[in-house]
Amino acid sequence: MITLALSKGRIFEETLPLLKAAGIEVLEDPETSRKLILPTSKPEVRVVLVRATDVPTYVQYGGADLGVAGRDVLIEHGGAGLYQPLDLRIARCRMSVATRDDFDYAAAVKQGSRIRVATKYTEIARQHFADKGVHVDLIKLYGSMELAPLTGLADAIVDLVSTGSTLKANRLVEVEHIMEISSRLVVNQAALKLKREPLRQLIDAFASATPAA
Ligand code: PRT
Ligand code: MG
Repeated sequence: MITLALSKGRIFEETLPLLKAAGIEVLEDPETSRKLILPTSKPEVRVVLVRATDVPTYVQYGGADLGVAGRDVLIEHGGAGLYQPLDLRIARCRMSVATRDDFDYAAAVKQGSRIRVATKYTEIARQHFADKGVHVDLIKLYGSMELAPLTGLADAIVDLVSTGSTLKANRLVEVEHIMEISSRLVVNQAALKLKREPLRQLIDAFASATPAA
């Protein structure tokens, strides 16, 4: 049996065409079914539904043989025990620094002031500001980052941006681009040895279905 870990929502939706190209159809819709283990048209392949941030953990400890996770999630996880053979180029967005439109970020950086930054992505934020030599106090949040600058909790946030409409609706502006984000295929290193042939076939099928850079 091959177990693939996916999260509901954009990653599940955008992985479906890749599975289809590999000749695999998921037989139930996670939006209507309450099942967490979904059968596929290939009896030897099943999909397990987990939180996006739990995908690397499931694959690392062998709860799943492989999975699909955002670059953001993988950096925060650290990537231990994971083989990352493929950038699938799905669920694309960017990681950015954003502030209120009346906060002068450039001046704060230039003056060397300590900046309060709220984020769910503390590892990415820590590395980014350390590389720039900017002093920050990081405040860990688990959601609704956009609220932090509006309530005075923080001067800035580090968050994912795709269309920019969430920032705009909250009168926030992107002041720095940190990195491009897309989702990758991650594989358990032990499974790659024990189930070499079926996993190789699946990885190759995903690779052929992934658009070139
Ligand atoms: O939602 P939940 O708390 O269950 O988990 P999650 O947010 O980790 O999962 P999910 O499914 O929302 O995101 C999974 C992955 O999709 C992330 O790890 C990213 O790699 C990728 N991705 C791509 C995004 C976005 N685009 C995105 N726009 N993840 C989140 N967003 C959010 C962003 O945080 C912000 O709140 O959408 C909002 C901004 O969108 P725009 O279009 O208004 O700019
Ligand atoms: Mg989300």
